[in-house]
Amino acid sequence: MALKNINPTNTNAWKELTKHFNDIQNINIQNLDKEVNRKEDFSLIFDDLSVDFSKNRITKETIRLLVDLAKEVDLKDAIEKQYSGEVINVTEGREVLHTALRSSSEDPILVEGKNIKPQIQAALRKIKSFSNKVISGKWKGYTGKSITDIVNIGIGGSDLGPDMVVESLKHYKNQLNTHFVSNVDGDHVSEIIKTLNPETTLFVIVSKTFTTQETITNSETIKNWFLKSATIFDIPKHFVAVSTNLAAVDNFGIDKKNVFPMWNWVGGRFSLWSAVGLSISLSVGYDNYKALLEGAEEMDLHYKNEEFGQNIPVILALISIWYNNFYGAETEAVLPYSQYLKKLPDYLQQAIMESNGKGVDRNGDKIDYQTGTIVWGSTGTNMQHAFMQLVHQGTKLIPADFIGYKESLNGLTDHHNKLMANYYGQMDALAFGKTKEEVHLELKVSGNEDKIESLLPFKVFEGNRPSNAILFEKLTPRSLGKLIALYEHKIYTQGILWNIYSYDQFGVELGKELAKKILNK
Ligand code: G6Q
Repeated sequence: MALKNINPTNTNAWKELTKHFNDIQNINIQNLDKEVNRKEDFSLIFDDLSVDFSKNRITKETIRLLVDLAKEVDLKDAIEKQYSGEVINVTEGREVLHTALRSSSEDPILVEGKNIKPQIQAALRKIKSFSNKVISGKWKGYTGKSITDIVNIGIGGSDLGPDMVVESLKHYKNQLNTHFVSNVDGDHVSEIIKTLNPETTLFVIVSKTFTTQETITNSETIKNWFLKSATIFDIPKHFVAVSTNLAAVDNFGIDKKNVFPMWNWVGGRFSLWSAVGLSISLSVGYDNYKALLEGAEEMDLHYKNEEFGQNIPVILALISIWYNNFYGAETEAVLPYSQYLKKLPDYLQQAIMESNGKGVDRNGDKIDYQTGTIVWGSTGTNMQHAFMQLVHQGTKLIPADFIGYKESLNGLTDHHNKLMANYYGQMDALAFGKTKEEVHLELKVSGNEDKIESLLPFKVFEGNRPSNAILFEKLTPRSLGKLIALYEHKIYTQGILWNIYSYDQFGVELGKELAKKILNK
C-alpha cells in the first residue's frame, strides 16, 4: 500500500504548532538555558553518540507538538513501509531498500516476491574477496605488478558517497591511493591521469545505468589513455564495473566476472552501502567497510524502534521543520569539527537537497508551504575564520549542526583540546551572544572607554541562534556509518512530514536533456 497522503498544514498538530509558535516565537535560548535540567531534558544518548539539542528555541511543549505532527501524518507507517520493501518511490515505481543492504537479520525482504537478502550477501562476499586480492597484492596488472592506485569513475550518487567516506576514513586507509574522477570537465581526468601508472592502476567504473554522459566520457578517455601502453586484452585486469547495465559493461570490454551488482531498489545517493562502495572497501579494507555498514544498521534499528520523542533522526528532523516552516529559516549549516569530514557537507547537499527539493506534494499538487532546506557548511575551525561572521551577526537565522568527536585519532591532545574548545565556544557564542553591558565593560576594562559610544553596537552579539551538538566518542567506520544513516533518516522523516516524494530526482533531468540537444547542434 502506498504512502499516506496528508497535507501537514491541515493537521491538528500543525494548527496547534502555529498557535504555539505565536505564543513563544520570541523566547530566548539564554533564558531557556537557565531551566533546571535543560541539558538533560534536551539530550539524547545512543551508544557512542550524544545529541544535545538544548540550544534551540524550543520548549517541551514544542517537542510534544512536533511529535504529535509526526504521529498525525503516520510517520511510523511510512518507516515500516520503507523497511519492508513497499514501493514507496511511487513516481519511479521502486522500493527504497538501502536499509536492507546493511541489515544483518535473516528475515527475508521481498522484492517482486523474491527475497533479496541472498543477493546482498553474495555481493558482500564478492566485494570482500576482490578487495582482499587487490589489497594483498595478489591481483596483478598486465605487466605482473600489484595495484597501487584505485580510480573511481562515477558522478552524483556514484561518486559523492564513496569519495566522502574514503576521505573521512583516511586514518584507516591502507597502502592504496584512491582517486575520484567525476566532472566531465577534461581538466579533472587530465590531472588525475598525470599521476598514474597504467601498469598499477585499477579503474572502478561506477554507473548504475552505464549511460551517464560524464562517467562514460571519462571512462572512454581513460581507456584510450590506458590503451596507449596496453592492449584490449589487458582491460579485464584494470577495469571493473559496478552497474546494472551488463550489456554496456560487456561492450566496454570488462570481464563479466568483474562486474559488481547494483539494484533498482537502491537510489544513487543512498548507494554507498552497495557495491558502489567498492572503492571504500579497497581503500580501508573489507572489515572496516563492514563496520561502516554495521554502524548504519545500529542507527536503522534505533530509527525504526525508538519512540519519536527519543528518536535522534526524528527529533533532528522535527527541529529542522520548526525552523524551516515556522521561523522561516531558509538554510541549515552542517559544521564538522574534524578535518576528515571535509567532504561531508558536499555529500549531504546531494542527499538532502536532491531528496527534499520538491515543490509538489504526493498528490502532484503545488505546495504552498516550505519544503527542502538549503544545506551548506565546512569544517571547524577553518570556517570560524570565514563565513561564521554571518551566522553570528548577520540578519539570517541559520540553525547549525556541530559534529564533533571526544577523542582525536592522531593524539596531539593539545590540538584536540583547542579544537573542542572552539566547538563548544561557537555554540555558546551563537546561543548566548554578548550583551551591551558586557561589551561596555569589556571596552572599559581594556582602556577603550573613549570608543564605547562608537563601537558598542558593532560588538554586540544578539545570541539566540540555535545549534545541535552531535558528539561521538571517536571517528571510526562504525560511528561514521551511524552518522550518515542518521542524516538519511532525517531526510526521509522530513519528506514524509512535508508530504513529498524524497526518492525521485526529476529535477536533474531537464538540464541533461538540453545539454544533449545543444551538443548535437
Ligand atoms: C542520485 C542520482 C544521481 C546518480 C548519478 C549517476 O540519487 O540518481 O546522482 O547517482 O546521476 O548515475 P549512474 O550511476 O547511473 O551513472
